[in-house]
Amino acid sequence: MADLKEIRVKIDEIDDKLLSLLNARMELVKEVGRIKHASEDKSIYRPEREKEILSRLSKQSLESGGALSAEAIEAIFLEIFAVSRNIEKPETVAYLGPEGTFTHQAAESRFGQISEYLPMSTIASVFRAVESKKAKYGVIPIENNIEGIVGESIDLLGRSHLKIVAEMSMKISHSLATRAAHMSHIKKIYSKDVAFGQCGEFLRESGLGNVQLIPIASTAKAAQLASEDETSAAICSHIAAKLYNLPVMYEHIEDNGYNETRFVIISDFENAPSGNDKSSVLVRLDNTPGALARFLSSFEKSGINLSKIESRPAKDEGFSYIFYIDFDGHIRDEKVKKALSGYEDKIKWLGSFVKGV
Ligand code: PRE
Repeated sequence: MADLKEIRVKIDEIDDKLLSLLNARMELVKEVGRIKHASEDKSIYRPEREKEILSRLSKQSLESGGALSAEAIEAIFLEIFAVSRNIEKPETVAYLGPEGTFTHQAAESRFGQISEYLPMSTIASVFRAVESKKAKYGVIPIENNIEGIVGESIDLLGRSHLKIVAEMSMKISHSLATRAAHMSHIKKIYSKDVAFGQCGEFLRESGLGNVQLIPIASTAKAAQLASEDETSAAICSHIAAKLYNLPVMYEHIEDNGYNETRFVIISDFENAPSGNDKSSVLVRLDNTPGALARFLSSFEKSGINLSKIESRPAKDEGFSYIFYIDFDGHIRDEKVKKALSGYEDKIKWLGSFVKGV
């Protein structure tokens, strides 16, 4: 059997090759950047192209029996894309802060370590940062599988000219992070109120049922407080723990394994159709019997799958409603145009984007 030293020599050789391949890739990316700057559509972020690369590589790895899973390929290549985009043009990303929130984690998972991040205190200020061009992209939560739709995000999309350019889902997972060497040294735990509720079973089963629980405004603040005292811990995201150099003792401590949030990325450009798109619209229908049924049946007739429909109060005239609708297809697809024909003046298009990138 080869000894450790020999294996490491081989790993070094492979790393050298990887580095020179990555540098060669970045030279091509610079060229792509130059072409984009000279063209009319200057948008750097092309989610449909990234999705195409990820799908191709995952399929290739699976077929060749490679050790890398689709998730591992995604983690590595999303970081490569983020570096590429920064070489084409450094990106500033506004997100619903503060630092260390799950929205921050979602933003970093898409835009990598080297983008510039602007934590904003409200969803409205994320929109303002992108509208005023302080940031190219904004990352906001839109829906949680337990809490439902984030009404503020939908309402602001309805009023803004910004478009949804990508979506992503992230499992909301809590960690127990502490500087204590043993669980028995933990005397208090900081976190957000809701997080204590979501991790109740873990706390009871790991003997922390009687420890003092201190509710704090954000899990990032909880991580900061826990980092200052060895007898305390925080229930927080792993990004918050990383931010305050707080060691993670246990990961995935939430009781319900299905706490997932869907985030959207907003920006000032429109995606071209990719063949695998989804669109979001707001529609205000006449207050007459059957108006919604007629609208929905035109999707059925065009063979378009609806993935979501939610009503939102219109907020301007008594109790009238606006519907938020997600469906398969791009706004420029003929099929979609046909389904929406006659409704053009009742619709606000919020964006078309590659499904689940
Ligand atoms: C690249 C980078 C950013 C885009 O989001 C998509 C792909 C890549 O690294 O492959 C290159 C690129 O800019 C492009 O193909 O348009």
